[in-house]
Amino acid sequence: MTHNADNSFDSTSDNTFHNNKATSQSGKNPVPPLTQSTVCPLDCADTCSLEVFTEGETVTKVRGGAANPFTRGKLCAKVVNAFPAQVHGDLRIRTPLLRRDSLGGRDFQAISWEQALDIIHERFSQVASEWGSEAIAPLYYGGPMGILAGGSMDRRFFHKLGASLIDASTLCAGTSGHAWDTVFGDAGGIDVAELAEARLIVVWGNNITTCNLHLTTLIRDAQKRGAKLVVIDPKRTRIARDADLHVPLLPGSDVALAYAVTAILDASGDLDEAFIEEHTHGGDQFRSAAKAFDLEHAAGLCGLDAGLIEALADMFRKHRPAAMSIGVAPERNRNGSAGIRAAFSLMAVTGNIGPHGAGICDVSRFFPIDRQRLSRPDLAPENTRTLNVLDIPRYVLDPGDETPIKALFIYNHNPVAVHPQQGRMRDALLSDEVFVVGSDITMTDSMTCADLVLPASTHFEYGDIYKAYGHRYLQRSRPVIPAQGEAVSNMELFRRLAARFGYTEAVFQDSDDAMIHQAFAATDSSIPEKADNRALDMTPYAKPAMLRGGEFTTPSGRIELYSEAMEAHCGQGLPAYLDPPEKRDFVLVTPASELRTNSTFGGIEEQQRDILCEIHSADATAREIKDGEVIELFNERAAVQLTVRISDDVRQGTLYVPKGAWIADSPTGCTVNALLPGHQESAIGGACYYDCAVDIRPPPKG
Ligand SMILES: Nc1nc2c(c(=O)[nH]1)N[C@H]1C(S)=C(S)[C@@H](COP(=O)(O)OP(=O)(O)OC[C@H]3O[C@@H](n4cnc5c(=O)[nH]c(N)nc54)[C@H](O)[C@@H]3O)O[C@H]1N2
Ligand SMILES: Nc1nc2c(c(=O)[nH]1)N[C@H]1C(S)=C(S)[C@@H](COP(=O)(O)OP(=O)(O)OC[C@H]3O[C@@H](n4cnc5c(=O)[nH]c(N)nc54)[C@H](O)[C@@H]3O)O[C@H]1N2
Ligand code: SF4
Ligand SMILES: [Mo]
Repeated sequence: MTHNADNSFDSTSDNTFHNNKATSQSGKNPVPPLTQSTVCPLDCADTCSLEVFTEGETVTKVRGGAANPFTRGKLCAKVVNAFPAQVHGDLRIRTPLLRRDSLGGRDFQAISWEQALDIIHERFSQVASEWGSEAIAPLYYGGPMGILAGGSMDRRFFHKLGASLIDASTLCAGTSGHAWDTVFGDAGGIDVAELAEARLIVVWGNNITTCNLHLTTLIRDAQKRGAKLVVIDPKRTRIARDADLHVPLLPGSDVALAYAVTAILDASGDLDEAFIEEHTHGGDQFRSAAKAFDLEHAAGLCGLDAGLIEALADMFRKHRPAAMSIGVAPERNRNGSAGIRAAFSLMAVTGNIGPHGAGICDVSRFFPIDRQRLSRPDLAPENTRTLNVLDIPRYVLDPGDETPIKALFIYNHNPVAVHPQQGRMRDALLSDEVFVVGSDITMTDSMTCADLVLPASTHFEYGDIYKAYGHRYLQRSRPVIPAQGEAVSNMELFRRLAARFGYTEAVFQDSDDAMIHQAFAATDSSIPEKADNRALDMTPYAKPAMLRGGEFTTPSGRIELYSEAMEAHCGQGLPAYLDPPEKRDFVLVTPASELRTNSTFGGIEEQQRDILCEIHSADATAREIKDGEVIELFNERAAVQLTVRISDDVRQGTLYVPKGAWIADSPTGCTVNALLPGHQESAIGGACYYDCAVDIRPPPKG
């Protein structure tokens, strides 16, 4: 690890940190250790309550907090080491930094906040006057999950500025969300806790033990009480090992599988005719489309033994109610929307929606957050354009006749590490044509590409309020240590910028506390107090679930197995199966790592142990590859070298590398994201991370 070797900002960061430590360690000013409670801000379904041990300004330890009955004092292993390292490590950004010289260099000089704000004001104003304000764009995604830090004052600022709007949902969950809206409208699903009442639990493309840790116990307890568990996943994950049935389909073939099961159940008279009649739209069309996926054909498309598909149908036939936890993995290919719609539709045609213990997990209806009030879209000029975040490199590198992007502001995001087509993103950020501002906690791959870097606070340094996407509890957090160095929260950053840009509206002076209240004022303004330092069960505020009082807001007012809107939008009134657009020997899948959250905790040495490529033993033997050897994965976009781990948990013909490595930790000068294709799925233009065809070869000698 040589991250700090040539970092000119290091002296500043080290001084501040060691001074603090010296004070507490020398005993001159002994500061008693303190335990305080807060919330994990990472992009993770579980949103755990944390207990944080601090000495003076230093976070010394974190452990699970008791506040939340769902997370029950347990947390994942990765944060225990990584949080203290993230807050106090060498890569922490502590002052504004201006790039001094050449492209991609790490040579930055510390500047004052005042200088930084002046530079941004000057450069953004220049761009706006020459190209129009839409030539400026924010570049954000899911860094902190706090409701304020995730999107409040920042959005107000960019709206007022008239910057291009971005749709970043294409990076994650947007395709699934769109599929949900298509089939169910905004009717809500079931709370995850209800999996405990199901007789059949279907885990579909969701790595429970890595990504939804606290569901594991709940599922295992249900199994002990006799529930059956089915896991539909190309990889034998840990939860798949415990399953009654594991269906290791080819990535991207979910739509064929769901249709095939529908066809089998239809043929044996086991669909829920009354439910289809009463609650669905397009039942006949869906069923006749399913007939095209006869067993042999579907088995071929899914790369499965026909017997496994029959066994899956049998599970639906014999065990009710069935409940499903579906991950985002099935959306990450050209059939993303179709696969998810088909999986939802299978739950409908088998009547597994409505009864207790039946349904699809989704807790979004539990959190009545007033996003409009927080982000104030009304401040934006009318008809401001919206760009798919995946297209940003194109707007920089080859905009054609459209308004180019000439200034970018990266925050809550590490685009270089997480976007497909990494090479294009890097070229765009390093282009002389664009002025790049970045704000982050840590000197990431993306920050090293920025012209101006701003120091962001960690969640230990500011207060926020957290919903979850894996349970129904809300919790407010308070800062547990002061801001490190000159770091500021996103809220404070954009308040300062708004002031520098001369925005005088009262909304730009709102305090964090005021915004937290605004988020819930329309429902119950006492919610933030009730959730202060404890987890508030949001059941009393939840909208009713579908078929439990919740209406289907689809055009037909029913569950849409056929969608006229999708037919008009992309010719997929029914979910359609498309073949992979590229073919090579292997499909590369790059799912969640147990050591990082996306690319957060990249750059911390202990969190990089899993940057390996898993291959099936038959594939390894055929190519005379041994465990521990280095191989090169390549396609027309890039070549990446990785150490091999032979594992029969992955299917033949697939390779697995966990996501979130940094270029800084990669000997080949790029990560697997450089191999990922740029095509987008058809419903919303979502990223097709797992449609990645690669070949392998020995690394070049020398
Ligand atoms: N430790 C840790 N936890 C995380 C994250 C992290 O980076 N690290 N990331 C967080 C984020 S942002 C998200 S969105 C979630 C993601 O968590 P999940 O929704 O669980 O998604 P993935 O990790 O992408 O993949 C889950 C499983 O889907 C399988 N899979 C791949 N392709 C397909 C397919 O086409 N069909 C089917 N049926 N299965 C497929 C993979 O083999 C994998 O086991 O996790 C969150 N939690
Ligand atoms: N190969 C591959 N790539 C993928 C995926 C995949 O499955 N395979 N999955 C994707 C998924 S699921 C997702 S969600 C995206 C995630 O993509 P990102 O949301 O970009 O996730 P991170 O890489 O964790 O980067 C978040 C950054 O925000 C910073 N940050 C945290 N808090 C703050 C704050 O308060 N202020 C500021 N200014 N910065 C902050 C963190 O330090 C971190 O650098 O990646 C996608 N990329
Ligand atoms: S990453 Fe997830 S499991 Fe780990 S502490 Fe945070 S919320 Fe909990
Ligand atoms: Mo995600």
